[in-house]
Amino acid sequence: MIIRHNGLILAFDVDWDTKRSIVFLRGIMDLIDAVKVGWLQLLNIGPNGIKELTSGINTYFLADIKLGDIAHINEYVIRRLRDLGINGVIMHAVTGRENLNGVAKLSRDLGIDIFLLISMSSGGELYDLNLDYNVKLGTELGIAGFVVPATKPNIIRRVRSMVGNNYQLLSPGVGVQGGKPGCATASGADFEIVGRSIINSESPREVTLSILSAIKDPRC
Ligand code: NUP
Repeated sequence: MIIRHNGLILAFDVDWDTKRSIVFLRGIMDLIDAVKVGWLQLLNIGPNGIKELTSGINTYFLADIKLGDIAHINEYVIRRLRDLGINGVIMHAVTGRENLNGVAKLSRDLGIDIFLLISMSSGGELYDLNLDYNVKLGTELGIAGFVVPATKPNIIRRVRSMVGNNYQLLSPGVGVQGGKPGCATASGADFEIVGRSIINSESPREVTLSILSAIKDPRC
């Protein structure tokens, strides 16, 4: 579970080295509840660099690799990510029950959270046609929560109405992709996930603060 102080997760999509990454993160760590890393780190600083990040910054690290393979590969990846200091992983729902069952159990044993991607902030029409099925699948698997798009608030509301308060809803698509800050959480998400609006800004701290005030006082 991600502990909610501010309701904001940073999508840390950068190809920076570890040192620069740590300096940047230290500048806004008090404002965000988790750091989402993924392919950019894997392909640039690699697993050792990720381990340096998770050791250097005391926060919840979410790996967004949208994992979606057969069971034994999924399980290997989860174990390895846990070794690197990762606390939660985003997985594709589309691979289905057989590929997710074992990994859901393993993740509970290892104390790593799985967040199931069940709708996408752009495209993802096959997901949206099967929303109820995938939400039910996630609740039956016993995962930590779901990824729901800030660009589709009706989907956030639908998923929240289906799962109650037992699952965390993380919502990307805020800012550059069109979602208005504050409106995903106002629709029922627990966290908004924001990347480029913060990272590419001249003053990341000020932008982050303005997103936090929108989350506290949404105008949607
Ligand atoms: O449906 C999704 N949309 C999406 O943008 C699922 C995601 N995991 N993401 C991720 O959220 C995407 O990979 C990126 O890391 C982040 C959005 O970044 P930005 O548009 O705020 O820069």
